[in-house]
Amino acid sequence: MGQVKTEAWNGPGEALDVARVREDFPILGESVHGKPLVYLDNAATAQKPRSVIERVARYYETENSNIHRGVHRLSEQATRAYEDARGAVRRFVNAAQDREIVFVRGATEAINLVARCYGGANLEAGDEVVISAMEHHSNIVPWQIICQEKGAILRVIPIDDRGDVVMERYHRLLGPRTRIVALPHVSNALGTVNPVKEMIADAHRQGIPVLVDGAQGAPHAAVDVRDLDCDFYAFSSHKMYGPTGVGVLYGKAALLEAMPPYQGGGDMILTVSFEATEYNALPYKFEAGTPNIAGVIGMGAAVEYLTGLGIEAVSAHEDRVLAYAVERLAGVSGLRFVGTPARRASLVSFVFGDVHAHDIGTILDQEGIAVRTGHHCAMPVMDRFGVPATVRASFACYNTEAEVDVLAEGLEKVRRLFDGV
Ligand code: C6P
Repeated sequence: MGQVKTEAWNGPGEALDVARVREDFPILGESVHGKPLVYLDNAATAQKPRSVIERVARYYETENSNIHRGVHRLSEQATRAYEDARGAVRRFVNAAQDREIVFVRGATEAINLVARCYGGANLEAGDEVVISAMEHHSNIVPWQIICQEKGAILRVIPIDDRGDVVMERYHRLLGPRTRIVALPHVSNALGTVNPVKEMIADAHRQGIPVLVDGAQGAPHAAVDVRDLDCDFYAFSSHKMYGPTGVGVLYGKAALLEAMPPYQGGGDMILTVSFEATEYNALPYKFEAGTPNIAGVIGMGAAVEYLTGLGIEAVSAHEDRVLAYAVERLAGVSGLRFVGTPARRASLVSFVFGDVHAHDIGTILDQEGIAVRTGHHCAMPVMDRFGVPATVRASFACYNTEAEVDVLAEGLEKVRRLFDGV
């Protein structure tokens, strides 16, 4: 695990004017315990630019109304804004059609939807679902539940000591009983960027569909679902500068068409009688009930914001801050990275001597630094590396090398307070 050299995900890109970007985020002017906020918990949730905050406020102040229901002006306006956001998201991930973009509560719900509706319809006793050893719990538990229900088997691709999937084992796991593969684009606990395009092609050669958990992918690099050729791609708005409580399931139209609905209720129907119900067309078949209208509109504004910055410029900037962090933190004696993958995005995970991660997080908080500590909803990853918890610093478009220095200095304070580091 001594090796820290890691390849940039995206390579060089146009420079981002970070000082200007920071001005877009009101919260970055806040102080914590009298110190300037250093927000390095972006993988948990990213901060919101003023344009998103104002767009949500404008909806409530001037457009608030239910969608797809009224003929009145406000309803038409809200419906247009909601559907415009769908178009913005479609362009953002380069999906072929708006109806392939289903709004859900977040990545978690997107994966649950596929496990329930695709898994429920296609899994039988003895069938197999393939996931990896680096999953977030959101891409484990829904599959466990449906596998238990159907008598299917969950197969797990192992990861090596660096935190990369063992490709040869992946190939051996794919077989005639594999019904679906579900993989993270980027690991939230290790930062590993998986070779998803190659892994999708491998699965497709055997006719197996692939879901990509893009919760940590979409915020950090240009995603092209048609180029990846993934069957499903799940992501959350709040990790990409949008509101909480909203996210996206991209699915190929033919697969979504063939799946039964997820929930029943308003808007997902064409006609209802006590004898039978005719379901609505895509994507509405999967959007039962009044959705998070303000959230979706806010997500549309977040996508526009990211597009305005240029996702390539954002990626390249984050790669630079990440490379600096890897180098700077490698020089902090007693610090050990958990996960040194071949390709890494946007975060570092580490332990520091034998100080518990929560103690480190508490001391860093006193310095105004927000990091995440714990198992990061990826307990099997902690087991794999034999640690109870790690400290995770995760980066976004507004983070700077100077903030990495503040983190490194905070760790020196931890060393002073705890003997033996
Ligand atoms: N990870 C983190 O701190 P939701 O909660 O539905 O927006 O996203 C779930 C999810 C799914 N997959 C991956 C890879 C994720 O990282 C997450 C969320 C956060 O790492 C909160 S636990």
